[in-house]
Amino acid sequence: MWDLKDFQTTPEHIFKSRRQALKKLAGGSIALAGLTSFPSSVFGNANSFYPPVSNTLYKVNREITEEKLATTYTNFYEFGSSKNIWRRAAFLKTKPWMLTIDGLVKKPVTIDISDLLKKVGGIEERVYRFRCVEAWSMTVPWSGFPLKNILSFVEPKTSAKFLRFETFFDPDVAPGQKQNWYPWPYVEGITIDEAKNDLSFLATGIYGKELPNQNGAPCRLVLPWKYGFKSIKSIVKISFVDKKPQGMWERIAPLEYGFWANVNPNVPHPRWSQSTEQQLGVDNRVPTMIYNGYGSEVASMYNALQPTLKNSLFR
Ligand SMILES: Nc1nc2c(c(=O)[nH]1)N[C@H]1C(S)=C(S)[C@@H](COP(=O)(O)O)O[C@H]1N2
Ligand SMILES: [Mo]
Repeated sequence: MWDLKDFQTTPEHIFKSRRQALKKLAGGSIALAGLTSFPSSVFGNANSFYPPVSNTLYKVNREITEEKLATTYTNFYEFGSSKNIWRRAAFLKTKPWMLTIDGLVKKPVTIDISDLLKKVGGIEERVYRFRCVEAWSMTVPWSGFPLKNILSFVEPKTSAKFLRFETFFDPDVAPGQKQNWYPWPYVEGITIDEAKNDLSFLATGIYGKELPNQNGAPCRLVLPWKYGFKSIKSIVKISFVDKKPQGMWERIAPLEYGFWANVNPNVPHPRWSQSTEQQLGVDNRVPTMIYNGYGSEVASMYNALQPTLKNSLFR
């Protein structure tokens, strides 16, 4: 499944050597003023986990999307409905940032993200494909930790069947939240089996650095086999619940944004065909893969679903 002959070979060695060069830089204190792109840890944050070590199990035969594209073409409706909200998102204060994990767990907790990173044993880097239902896609190196590490930390009760995620609510900082036809805050949900899947990732960084606000700082979900709207940004709360949570988009348009939302080239969205995709910064469209190419890791979770559910993304 990783072997997609039609795509250009991975420039991963290039990416890696850049990473290594950055690591060396991070160790010294020589003049760095001329550089525009290097880990924030260079600035002397002793608690920083950056740059992260790459987990080579998760790599992709696709070119890494240019950092500038992935960090300036973003969907973050709290800051407006255009793709160009990155300057506005900069006003969000992400330090300190408390995350509450509650509901059907033995050890509920409210914890600062940096303390959480220590508890879950730091971060790693993974390259994933990422596919929006609008039919654009990117390939980016996320850093963070497997979502399942949270489960061992809070110990879900057997009655916990789903996870419900919630984004911050602060209309003074996020003008999109003044638009009251959206049922803010942004909410998303997954099953507990999906949360235990190896691919489910809580990202705190991208391109070897802490997430810029527009990509969901300080911590966001990344589910590479699902459409991008499931990968909720700037999370303040994770609740373990017994009923299927309803996402914000599902609440507004249930026929367009269903609970499962697994990438499927054969099921068109009412407004966008899903058969091909436009990679950011790449000229030619490419065919979209079932489960975004992650079927061998995730398909077994959906075998028991009714065929209609299994084949439909939007219910
Ligand atoms: N809180 C919040 N999370 C969100 C969104 C949003 O508007 N608000 N947009 C979603 C959509 S539609 C996509 S495609 C991805 C985009 O992630 P990116 O901007 O980092 O590429 O974030 C998802 N998470
Ligand atoms: Mo999206």
